[in-house]
Amino acid sequence: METTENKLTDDVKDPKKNKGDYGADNIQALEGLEAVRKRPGMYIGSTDSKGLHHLVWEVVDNSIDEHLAGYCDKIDLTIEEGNSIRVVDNGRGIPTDMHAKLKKSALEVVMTVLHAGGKFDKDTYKVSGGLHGVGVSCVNALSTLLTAEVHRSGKVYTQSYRQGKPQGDVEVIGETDTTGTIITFQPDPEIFSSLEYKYEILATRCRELSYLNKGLTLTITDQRQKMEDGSFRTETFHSEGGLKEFVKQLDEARTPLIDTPIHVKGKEEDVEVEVAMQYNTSYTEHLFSYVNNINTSEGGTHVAGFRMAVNRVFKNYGEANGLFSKVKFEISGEDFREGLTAVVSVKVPEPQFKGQTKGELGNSEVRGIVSRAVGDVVNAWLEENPKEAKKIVDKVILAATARHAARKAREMVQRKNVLTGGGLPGKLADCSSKDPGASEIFLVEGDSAGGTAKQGRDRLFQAILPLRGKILNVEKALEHKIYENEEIKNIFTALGVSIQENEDGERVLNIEKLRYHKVVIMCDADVDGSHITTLILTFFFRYMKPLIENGHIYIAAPPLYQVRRGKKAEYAWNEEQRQQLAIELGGGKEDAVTIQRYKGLGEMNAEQLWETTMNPENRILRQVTIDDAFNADQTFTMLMGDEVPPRRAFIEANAKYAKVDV
Ligand code: 0RA
Repeated sequence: METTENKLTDDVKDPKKNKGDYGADNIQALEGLEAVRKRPGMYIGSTDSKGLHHLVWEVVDNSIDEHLAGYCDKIDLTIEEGNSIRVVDNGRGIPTDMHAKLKKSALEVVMTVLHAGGKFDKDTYKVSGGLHGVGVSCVNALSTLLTAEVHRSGKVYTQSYRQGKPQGDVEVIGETDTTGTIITFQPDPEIFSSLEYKYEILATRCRELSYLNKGLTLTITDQRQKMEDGSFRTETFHSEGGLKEFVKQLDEARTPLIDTPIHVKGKEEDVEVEVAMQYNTSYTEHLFSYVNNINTSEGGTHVAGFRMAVNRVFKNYGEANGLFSKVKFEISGEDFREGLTAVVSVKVPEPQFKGQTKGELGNSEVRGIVSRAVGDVVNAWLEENPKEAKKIVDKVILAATARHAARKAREMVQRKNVLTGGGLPGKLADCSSKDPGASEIFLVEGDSAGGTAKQGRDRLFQAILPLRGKILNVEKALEHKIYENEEIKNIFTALGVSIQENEDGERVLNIEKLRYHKVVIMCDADVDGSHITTLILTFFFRYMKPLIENGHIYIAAPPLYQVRRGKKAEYAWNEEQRQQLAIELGGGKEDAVTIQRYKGLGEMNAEQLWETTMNPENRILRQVTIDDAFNADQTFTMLMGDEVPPRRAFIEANAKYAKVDV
């Protein structure tokens, strides 16, 4: 049987057909590299910065597959000067022999036929697929230039492509005594709206991959950044401890309840399960889940199986040992998860993803497999570690007690609200529009900036809620204290959202009556301001996560400088812009008379604040993603937590930024 893909390559190779002189319908029917260029979003999600970074993972995934198959222990990633990327691995190398049916080198097939990557390799199942896994040929299609170099069977082979089209046959250019693949590619500016690779994004994922694939060494080098000693910025990630080390690192700033994380490893029916978990003294759960190395932000059957096991095993243990005898109320699933940090990683041959962002595992057989694997190990652990087991159960009881207190506090606040006619907070300056879709609320740091914002706003659709100083420290506070806090009560009532418990004791945010679809955090552009932003974000992350997930949370960006010449005033958001403006306005770049540095929102008058920060025509709003909020939460935990060394390290590392505002 001739597959569509076989035909495709021929089309791609046929120069006449590549001139684009046939109809759009025709092109769409062919699932070739032209289709990838035509609808890049369908293959890599988007053509913004996210899609740009996705290209790297498409290539690295192939190298990881080599690692999983047992042939590769080193991957080197380089960001080159012009934002091109090089990925070097020491795997088997892409096969280069003639493909019998297609009559061309297998290398060319892998690079130019969609989804061809795994086809040669039926024995080892490809597990790193999942959300990625559209194949290295997509990267090829979306690059102005891609070069593949293969070290295999004693020879060095190479082939280059432009926008996916081979620039010649596969050539032998030398001899070698190693094996591996080197892919270098330059993303196509015709496709991507952003071409700049972010070191942090790539490094963070490399770190994560090193924990998920223990024994693998990943190196990242940024040739755009030179260090003081003249070398390029570089980092190496390697973990011998794998998930156990991952959990320890996640909990670095928290106080652990048990000495070493509990580690589960099992395999049933081709599904591999690995879990590491530990309890700490905090009140929140930190659970990370992966399927075939891909983060499943919406959880799924593997997470459900894990939770099922934790509930069952701890509940049985507590009951069997009479530890719950004094507890007067029901202990719920949530109570077993407070202060739990865990990483759940499964490898599934044919994963099915569902959910809004395809971040949820659907395979139902995985639930039982994970639940059994975790149940067995945790059961044995509890029997062997009675002292630590008691510590955890005591903590569970404490969590249940706190949850009851919190429920009472919440009900009190909500009932009072009903009694007083459900009135809005006195400090809120509401907008006149009653259409949530058209309305926005600014959460403003401090009463004085709040006053300016009230004068400067467009009252038709903009509401202002001033927040006094630093809102409650949600890391340290007990939950019921949070609901009793004035500022936090104000946020709940102003937004029109409330928290309810479901039958599992889980707190669920009701956002049906959300009164504004844009919630904008507006703080000073200095260290204190960003600290308060972190604090508010952490609050949203822990108590109002759906608002972030649904894209309702934004951060305002007030300018740092006003550059003035006579009556003309312009604003700058960074140093580079400031210098540029100073020159444009004819003042010369170091002309201090003309430049005003804004330290706080309060230094702007109402008109300036409207003009630069609130007016939808000019302002810069940054939409908060769940990743931002997660990072805020981590940073925050570290800054507020009990552990001093990471906090000191952070403050030292950021000292240069802090100084700017001193
Ligand atoms: C097809 C088949 C085999 C390996 C690969 C592709 C492969 C692709 C990439 C991309 C980057 N690095 C890579 N390394 C390997 C299996 C090879 C065999 O059976 O020998």
